[in-house]
Amino acid sequence: MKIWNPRVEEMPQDDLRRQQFRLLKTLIYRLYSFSEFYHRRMEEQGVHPDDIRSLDDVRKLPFMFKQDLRDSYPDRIFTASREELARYHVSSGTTGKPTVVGYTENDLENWTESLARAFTSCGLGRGDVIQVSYGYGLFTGGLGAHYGAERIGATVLPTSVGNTERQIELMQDLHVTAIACTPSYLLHMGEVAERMGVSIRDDTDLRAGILGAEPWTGQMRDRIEETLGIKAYDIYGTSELSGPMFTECTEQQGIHIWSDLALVEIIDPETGEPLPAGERGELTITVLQKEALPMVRYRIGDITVMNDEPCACGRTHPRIGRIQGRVDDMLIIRGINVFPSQVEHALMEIPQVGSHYQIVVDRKGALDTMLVQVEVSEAHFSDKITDLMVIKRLVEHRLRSLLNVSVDAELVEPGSLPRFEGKSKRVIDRRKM
Ligand code: DLL
Repeated sequence: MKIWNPRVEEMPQDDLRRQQFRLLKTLIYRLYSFSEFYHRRMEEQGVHPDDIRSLDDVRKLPFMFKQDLRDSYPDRIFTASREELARYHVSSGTTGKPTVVGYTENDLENWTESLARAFTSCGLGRGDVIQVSYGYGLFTGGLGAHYGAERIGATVLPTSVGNTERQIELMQDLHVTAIACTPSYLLHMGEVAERMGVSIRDDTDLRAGILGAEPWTGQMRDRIEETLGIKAYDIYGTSELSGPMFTECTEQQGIHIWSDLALVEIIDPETGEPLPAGERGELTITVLQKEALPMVRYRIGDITVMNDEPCACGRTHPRIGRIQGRVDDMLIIRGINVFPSQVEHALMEIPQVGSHYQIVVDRKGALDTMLVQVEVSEAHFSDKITDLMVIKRLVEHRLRSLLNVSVDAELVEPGSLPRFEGKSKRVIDRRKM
């Protein structure tokens, strides 16, 4: 299997770590000397660049949070002048004030390089036709994937989101082999295709999906791969790191994080202490080469595990596991911690239910309630009412035994829950409204 940049991607781990250390040291000196924000932060923490004597000394540095970007809106912590900026992206601001990310030409180059490596690691290259159905514009998904796909010599079909029927026609007519979009949008496309009488599995050349930007489980992957007849690869990134940057390789055993671009730590979200490989915690990243908006020990809020074992693909760069949730999307139901991904995990193992669901949390008096609405699969929709009752009880039983909290299940008609073109919104917490 081809490797985009073998010199870097197969570099021995010791050499990689030495390179990371050099980059970290240079970055910290630069920030201490030239950035008011970072200088102040380091002073407050009582750390000087000379204190960074090994890679582990990264732990001496202060953390950064999304709030730091909000507080310095729009560009007060940028470390490049306006003349040096080549592009802006802006987050949607659904969870608060929007954040602005700036890029120099070098930043765009590193971002593209990182996706060129990633797409190649998913087995894509010249001869592939890649349909980019992430939103183009202020969101990083569309343009990020676009330039990465062009770089590897693939042919790009820049459909962006929406106009789903036309997307399916083009997928067929232009012999699209891979699609980059959210997993929920691809599921939706599969359904729309069915209604048009098109089977993505049999009537198109699609063989790979590069899916991410929202949480999804391994069970959802299995469903997508089975129903659409493709390989579904997980792609990860956040706008503060540039955008989508990292994917699984064809081994599908975790997401490779390019060490020359990002230094990963997994920390205990409560104490901030680093956790060893294999332990679940909060992903924290230092972006090593970003010029316009360097992020040091950025606490992304996503929960995952680190794996630094060598990968069968030959790449030496460490991997993180699938994102299991966010520190802030944990629901507390009657004192019990519940992650939406656990609900998806349980549902997707029940063949009688479809792939779309919604979690509604409310409070009746002093008691939290949790309702899981899930579509019945097409094949079971016409079942007798007594059979549907059995499915409902099965769903409730599975959820209760996995979550340790009782849950009401509501089976709804296929196609009746909302569909999303970009990121899906599957949790409605009425307690917060
Ligand atoms: O979603 C960048 C992106 C675009 C990633 C296209 C992948 C593909 P933001 O809008 O800043 O950036 O949102 C970042 O989305 O912190 C995660 O919580 C979530 N997220 C992104 N990818 C995944 C994934 C883009 N593969 C936030 N699995 C992150 C789970 C994901 N969650």
